[in-house]
Amino acid sequence: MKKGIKKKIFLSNLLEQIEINRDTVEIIGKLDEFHLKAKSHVIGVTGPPGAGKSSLVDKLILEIRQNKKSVGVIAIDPSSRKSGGALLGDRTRFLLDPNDNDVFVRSMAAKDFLGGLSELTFPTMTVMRSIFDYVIIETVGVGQSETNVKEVVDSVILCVQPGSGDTIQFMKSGIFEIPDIVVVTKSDIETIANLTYSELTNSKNYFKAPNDWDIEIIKTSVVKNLGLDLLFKEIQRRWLWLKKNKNIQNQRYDQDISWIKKTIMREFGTNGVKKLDKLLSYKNKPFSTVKKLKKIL
Ligand SMILES: Nc1nc2c(ncn2[C@@H]2O[C@H](COP(=O)(O)OP(=O)(O)OP(=O)(O)O)[C@@H](O)[C@H]2O)c(=O)[nH]1
Ligand SMILES: [Mg+2]
Repeated sequence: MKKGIKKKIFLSNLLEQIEINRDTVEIIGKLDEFHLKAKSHVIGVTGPPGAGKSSLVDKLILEIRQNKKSVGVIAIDPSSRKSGGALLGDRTRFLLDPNDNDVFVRSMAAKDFLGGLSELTFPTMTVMRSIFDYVIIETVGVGQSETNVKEVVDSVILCVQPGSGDTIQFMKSGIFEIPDIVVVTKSDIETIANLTYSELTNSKNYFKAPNDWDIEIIKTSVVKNLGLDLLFKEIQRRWLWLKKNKNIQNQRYDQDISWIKKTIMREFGTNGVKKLDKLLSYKNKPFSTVKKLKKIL
């Protein structure tokens, strides 16, 4: 058996173990170990249904591989949604070399946890984050999920489809507080893509990136291979920025806390979270922390 396949089977088995035995001491210990070994840049790709997210992720995977880096992908499909397009996991199998041990794709159905995310997203991301150079999480923007993806990724790419009229919708709903990079997809449809691009550029002061991060708007086309190298460069610029001034540590610390709270919320409701406010002292090891808290509550 090829080495790459072995590695993938190992990872698949591990993720399955996590799914089944996530509350056991052994798995919790392992998860906290993975958590300490974080190395990837975790990127969320979000946007309305059909905006071109999966197509963009495919191209990003190729871009990453051309740069000799490894990538793990989590594709989250809302469980309520009728399966319109093919799932990323299914499609990339045709596109990518199955013997390539540096690409790993996992699809999961979204449950009501974290609105639009699955309760396995955080643990799965944690494992992948310790293994690959990049982790990409694709989520469909249905209401809250754009906001929630921010709680598991370092950088959010928001996909906007040309001529979709989404720009105004986004402004109204406050989605512009979410992205770190904005992509106008399908820019081979030039006239309307340019229109959407200038609409977005003109409303740039609606974007609310924290600190001094400056949001770029990038036009891409997977059909004409446009803007993908630019997008990859922007992702690298973002990573340098994140590593500066401890931005990444602070962001990830907040994510851990919010994951702990949501896990407790899910099992113990608002009362649990209220009690938690007094009990929660967190430094690291989010998985053991939740286990301990569950015992006390
Ligand atoms: N012309 C053109 N079409 C594109 C481009 N990117 C994606 N599409 C098409 O847009 C449709 C949706 O693309 P997907 O990548 O599946 O979009 P998605 O956002 O992942 O969709 P969901 O996961 O179903 O929400 C498909 O028919 C694609 O072929 C592009 O750059 N140019
Ligand atoms: Mg998709």
